[in-house]
Amino acid sequence: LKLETELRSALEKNELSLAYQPQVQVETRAIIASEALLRWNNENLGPVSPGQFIPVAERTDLIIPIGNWVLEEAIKQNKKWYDITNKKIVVAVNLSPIQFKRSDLPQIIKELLEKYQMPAELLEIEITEGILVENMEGTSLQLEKIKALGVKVAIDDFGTGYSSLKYLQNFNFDKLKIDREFIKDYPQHDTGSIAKTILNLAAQMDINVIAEGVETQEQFLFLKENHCQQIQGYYFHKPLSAKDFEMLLTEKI
Ligand code: G
Ligand code: G
Ligand code: MN
Ligand code: NA
Repeated sequence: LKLETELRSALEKNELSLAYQPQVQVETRAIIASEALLRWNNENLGPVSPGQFIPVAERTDLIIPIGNWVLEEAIKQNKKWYDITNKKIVVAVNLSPIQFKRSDLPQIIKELLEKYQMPAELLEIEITEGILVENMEGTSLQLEKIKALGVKVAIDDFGTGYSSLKYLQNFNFDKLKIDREFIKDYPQHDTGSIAKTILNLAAQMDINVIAEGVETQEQFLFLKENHCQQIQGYYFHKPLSAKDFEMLLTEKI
């Protein structure tokens, strides 16, 4: 209850921020994107993790104003980086299923892209498998509207849901994110067989794959050998403040 009360005023008190975790191209090791990760630092509670407050936000519909703030902040920030670097770095934004289902979402995204003059191709949304099972038809229409803007769509936490693989055929996704679950125990307690299976499946369907939670060189080399295109993980970079991410993008060595 305390959490809910504090969360209600988090936006006006400017307590929310975004961290940006770099996504790296395996072949070149170049940064090609970032995932925007929401952070909340409350004056009374201290830092609260999204794992704790997102479920509260979803239960109370606070997820809508918070989600809209995340979209606006990420779009504004990424446009700034595009202007500074002149490089096409994508920003990926996590969408709650509640946010995704709202009929005004495509219009909201469209208006934000126009407001900041951010190229649509530099925005990617991350949705989870759960969205795809609940309401195939509604989801399909919503995805078409968002893709029609030119925005990219990635499936987050791939392999951890319980949905049918049929949706991979029905929807035209730009990217699959292999969940950290299938990376973290390699090679000590995991032969990597699920990660390999996902990579083969995606290759057959011509979908790009990013592996999350890559922490070691062994994991990196394993994924490279199995033709994983992109990596996100502590092995390369932890989530960074906007300032630190900008320094990384602009540093000249
Ligand atoms: O950054 P961290 O590992 O603490 O994130 C934990 C979880 O919170 C992840 O599953 C991530 O998808 C989710 N998350 C982070 N930022 C956002 C956000 O802006 N919106 C939503 N809906 N989820 C987020
Ligand atoms: O569910 P989602 O993919 O949105 O969550 C991303 C979360 O994973 C972020 O909170 C981020 O902090 C975390 N993460 C990213 N890379 C690593 C990693 O290499 N190791 C660990 N333990 N967590 C990671
Ligand atoms: Mn994510
Ligand atoms: Na994930």
